[in-house]
Amino acid sequence: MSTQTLYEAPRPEGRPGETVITSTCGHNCGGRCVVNAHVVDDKLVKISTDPRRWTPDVAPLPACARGIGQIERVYHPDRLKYPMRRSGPRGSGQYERITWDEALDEVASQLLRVRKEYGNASILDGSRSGNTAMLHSRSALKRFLHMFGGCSDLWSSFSNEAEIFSVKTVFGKDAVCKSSGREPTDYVNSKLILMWGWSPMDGTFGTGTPQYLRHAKEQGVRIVCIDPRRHRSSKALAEEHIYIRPSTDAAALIAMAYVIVTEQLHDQTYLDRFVQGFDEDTLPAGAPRGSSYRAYILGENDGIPKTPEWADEICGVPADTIRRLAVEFGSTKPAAIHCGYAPGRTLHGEQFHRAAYALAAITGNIGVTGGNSGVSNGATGRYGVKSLPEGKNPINSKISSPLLADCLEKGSTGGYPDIKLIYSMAGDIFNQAPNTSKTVRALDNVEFIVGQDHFLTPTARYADIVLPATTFWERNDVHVPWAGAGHYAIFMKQALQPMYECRNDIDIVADLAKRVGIEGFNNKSELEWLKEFTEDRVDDFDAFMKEGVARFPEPEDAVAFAKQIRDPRNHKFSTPSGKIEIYSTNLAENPDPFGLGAISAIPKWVPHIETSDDYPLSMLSSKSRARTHSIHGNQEKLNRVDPDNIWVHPEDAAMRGIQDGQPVRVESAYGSTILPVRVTKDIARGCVSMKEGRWYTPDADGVDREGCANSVTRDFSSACGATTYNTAFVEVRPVNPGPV
Ligand SMILES: Nc1nc2c(c(=O)[nH]1)N[C@H]1C(S)=C(S)[C@@H](COP(=O)(O)OP(=O)(O)OC[C@H]3O[C@@H](n4cnc5c(=O)[nH]c(N)nc54)[C@H](O)[C@@H]3O)O[C@H]1N2
Ligand SMILES: Nc1nc2c(c(=O)[nH]1)N[C@H]1C(S)=C(S)[C@@H](COP(=O)(O)OP(=O)(O)OC[C@H]3O[C@@H](n4cnc5c(=O)[nH]c(N)nc54)[C@H](O)[C@@H]3O)O[C@H]1N2
Ligand SMILES: [Mo]
Repeated sequence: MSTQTLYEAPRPEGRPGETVITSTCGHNCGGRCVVNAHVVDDKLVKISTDPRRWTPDVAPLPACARGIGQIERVYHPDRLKYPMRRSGPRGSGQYERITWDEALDEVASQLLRVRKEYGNASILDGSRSGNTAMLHSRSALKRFLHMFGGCSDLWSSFSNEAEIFSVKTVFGKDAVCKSSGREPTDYVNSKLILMWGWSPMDGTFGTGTPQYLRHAKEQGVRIVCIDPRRHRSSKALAEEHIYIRPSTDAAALIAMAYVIVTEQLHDQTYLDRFVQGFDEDTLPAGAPRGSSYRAYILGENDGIPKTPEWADEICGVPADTIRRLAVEFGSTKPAAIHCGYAPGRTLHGEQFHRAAYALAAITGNIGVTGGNSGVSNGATGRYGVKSLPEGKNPINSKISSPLLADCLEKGSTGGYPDIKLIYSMAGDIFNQAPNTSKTVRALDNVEFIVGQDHFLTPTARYADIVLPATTFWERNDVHVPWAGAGHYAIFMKQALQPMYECRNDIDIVADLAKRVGIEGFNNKSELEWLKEFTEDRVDDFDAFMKEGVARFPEPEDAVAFAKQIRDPRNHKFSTPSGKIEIYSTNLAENPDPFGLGAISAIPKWVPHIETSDDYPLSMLSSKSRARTHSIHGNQEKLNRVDPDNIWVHPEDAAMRGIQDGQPVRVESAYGSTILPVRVTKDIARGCVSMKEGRWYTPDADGVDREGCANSVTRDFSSACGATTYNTAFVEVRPVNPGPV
């Protein structure tokens, strides 16, 4: 094991005349792979990746189809090439070319006007996760808006807010998702792995994660998947697949805890030492009698023991299966539960994650080799690599992200700020937030929209001024992974000169800063910033730039919270009690921390499944291998890698007269969309599944024609601010060929 930073150059030789330059996709995809540009005369002629072979000791960083597909993206004919002003109705896509000076003067004067007329809270930061690298990211816009006097924020993550909240609640305020899981090198030390709503072979979750899982399987680790879909990871890795209805997982986990406790399979010594609130005698002083998790699962107060039969009714998982899985999980040591984020993107998503961590705690699997907390990220975090400082928002105007559409529709009459200006940069919020058609209908209330992107996306298409940004190939940056074999950074070396009239996001915003009278927005060069961001880890910046990958020393422990378990006297959890909090001290004191609804002090099942005769099917949306969210959605070639369709069980299809491959209309109480159907037993009965990120393409009647998942999802927030995409109820009907 090396104790110093090593530099690697993972690229093949180029052909004569080719320069080969290492970079990585800047997008928010969960992987961080090597993508090499082969360049001839400022033209990208080929993309290659890390040529090394995987062994348990060498972790190469191979790219997927999206990385290789970057060549189709960068030379796509629809790239935004110069600034434009809207010349037709919003959404029509009609624009005229203008100069940079004209465009920036207009944006600056609108920012000043709106600030003066309505105040800073009327300006919405519409930046998101299009590029998450250390320098060229949404941070540039945030820094600018903060220096401009502030803005309204969509504060919660679209993605894993339920996990973020649960990690802090259960493991403490210092715990962060990125370092609360374990290194993939530890997978092989488990005897049993439960992959719960987690498919890293579809939704990349750490470069190399599938290779380590495969290795674990080959070494005899038993893998079970719990998911409404039989996905690629399940087919490749799992010995057993358990189908479950979306948005009901907390019930299954609670019933597993019931079985483990009634069968005496729990680890009482571990619970006594490390856990608050499993038993009555570890409740904090002042907690009401009967408020422990044990009392809840046994039904001591509500008279409802949380038996497998009870959960079966809710989740559609046979009681015998729940019982068998619980006994297996409780009696196999060490065993690891790995959660994806999707089951937390539900109406009470925080209860899912907390129930999973509780199960890991009850069985003594947190902080031990081969066990896991329930979090699927790595154990190392960002390894001390810093990013562009955003400063503080001087005003406090926060909107839970899934409520974007409601905020735009209702404004102050709904208790929200009245948004008058949206600055969209490196985000596709109209497409990626729930209830897209409601968002788009509400835009009349917004006086000015900026769209800074590479394409006329479903969001940029509504902008009044469009600004063309460079891609990551056209600038220098640094990036780190958020999961997987985690201890490295990649230098994203500039491969191409800026194309057309495109400019770097930070330079665009710096010019706006000058125009509105902000001083000191950016006083460093690209390389000065990058050197500063990496100085704590990279001891030879020139070697890092030249070679491309910096490997940092392995973490002391491959599993998060190992110190707290090994040496509890000197290492406490950062919760109020210093323990793992199944019973949350903070929630007991303040059950509604965000004003979005109460959250119980212990994980509970909160009934919310409301299938009706009109919308009887539970829908989920998952990641596409052909896209990073909506990115790549316009690439015809890449899209063939993972075609878009809605999965329907054969019995549900037969009842509706639906044939495999035909177009169907998906309807919910919030909107509808049309896309082809895939009739398959790989989806649970009563459930359907489509992939998020298709570009919203409404026809004259407002019906989306391309399968955008958010044309049917509901703009509703969980009590912790999480999105609820996977609590969705729809009906699916055949569409006759021909006009509809
Ligand atoms: N190819 C690709 N990879 C990506 C991304 C991408 O856009 N494209 N995005 C990255 C990002 S930002 C993120 S946040 C991660 C996302 O990571 P996840 O949220 O973990 O990924 P999803 O694909 O949404 O869902 C994972 C699995 O959960 C299942 N699922 C959905 N709802 C439920 C439920 O209620 N219960 C259970 N048990 N299972 C459920 C789905 O069927 C799917 O198989 O992926 C990252 N990786
Ligand atoms: N129904 C449903 N909706 C979902 C999800 C789901 O599971 N189901 N998942 C959610 C998740 S996990 C996430 S993380 C969010 C993601 O939500 P977003 O971050 O809004 O989505 P992206 O599609 O990644 O949008 C990024 C945009 O940035 C642009 N871009 C990329 N690089 C740059 C750059 O360098 N400069 C500029 N100016 N623009 C750039 C891209 O072209 C793209 O238009 O979506 C969420 N939406
Ligand atoms: Mo995400």
